[in-house]
Amino acid sequence: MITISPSARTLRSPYYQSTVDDGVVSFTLYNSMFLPTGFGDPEGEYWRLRNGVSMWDVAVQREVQLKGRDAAKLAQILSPRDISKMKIGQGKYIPLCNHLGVLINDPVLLKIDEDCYWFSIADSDIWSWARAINNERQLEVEISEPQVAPLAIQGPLAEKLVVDLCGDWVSSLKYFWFKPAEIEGIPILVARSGYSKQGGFEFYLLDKKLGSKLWNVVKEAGQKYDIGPGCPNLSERVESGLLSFGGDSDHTTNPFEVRLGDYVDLKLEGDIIGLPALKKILEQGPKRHQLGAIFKEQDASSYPIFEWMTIYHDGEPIGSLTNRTWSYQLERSIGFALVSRNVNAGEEVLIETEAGMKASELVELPFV
Ligand code: THG
Repeated sequence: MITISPSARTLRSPYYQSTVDDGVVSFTLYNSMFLPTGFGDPEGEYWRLRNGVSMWDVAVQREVQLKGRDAAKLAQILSPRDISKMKIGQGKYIPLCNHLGVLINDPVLLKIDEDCYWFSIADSDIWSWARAINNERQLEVEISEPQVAPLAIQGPLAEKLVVDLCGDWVSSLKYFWFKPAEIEGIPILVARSGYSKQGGFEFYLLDKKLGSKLWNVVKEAGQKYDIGPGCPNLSERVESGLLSFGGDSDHTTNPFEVRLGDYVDLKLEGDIIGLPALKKILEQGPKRHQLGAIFKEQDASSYPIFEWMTIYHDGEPIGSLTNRTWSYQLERSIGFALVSRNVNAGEEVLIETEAGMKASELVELPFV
């Protein structure tokens, strides 16, 4: 059997043992940590997320903490989205860009205190980036990783379960907002957020030793809603049009190309990395846009891909398919197409797959 060798570089989540006990069958690596990708019943996991409630080990959404007098200033320098009006207890989905306007992460930002922010990051090293910029700008911010591990509770029944666990007050939490709470002595932050469009919450566990305990408490309370283990669900997130940074983007992708233009505040002034480049990109017109691709053949492969697949239109390469999955809604194989602006929804293309050229139709995202 081929396995991944143990190493202190390869982190296990505080929920790792619980996911193993509950039948995890596969992992991916994300932020150098194991992320469950399946529990052996892909279709069941999909429908549980769509119709019920599922619990996910998303400790890989690690936190970059900015703390100190200049924390707010540094956070704003790092993102072209206006964060100046954020309140303590508020979160926001924000792009981070480099000096060329290239997307380098798309975290959820949490304002913990006036002088403390967390970037709940996607899969790239933002600690090094934030430390470099902090030093270059001679700011007073300490950058660290707090001992935090998110657990997501997602699906239409998530709210009922989280009310049972925390109380009625969670129903008035607005999207991305969070509050501290305690469940059976376990300290957490409760946020209304999560990487699906089915609604739900994330518990940010504040004591990593209590991972199994939190997992079990949620699992027990969730029995009456038939909760089960799940994970960020490829089919659901592609149907819903959620971006996977690093999968659907590369070292040249800017926010406008991947539908994050609404999260760039062009009116911002001052020192903001990437904003001058982003303005120039907009003036010149972004070259690519992100659409959906639906394979025409009912039996085209829906197996996930290791590499982007070239897309052709009128015999010319016009972009790439960046992911692929089965859509239980459309009953077709689907994926995201990052393609030239000259080609639009409604047009037919050919995708170079492992089984040869396959016809697909381009559509607007989200699929569903
Ligand atoms: N939760 C937390 N941290 C995260 C993720 C998360 N870090 C990594 C990764 N996910 C970051 N990426 C996303 C992508 C999309 C969303 C959240 C994080 C998301 N988007 C909604 C949408 O696109 O419709 C809402 C955006 C909005 O309205 O502002 O939720 O999931 N803690």
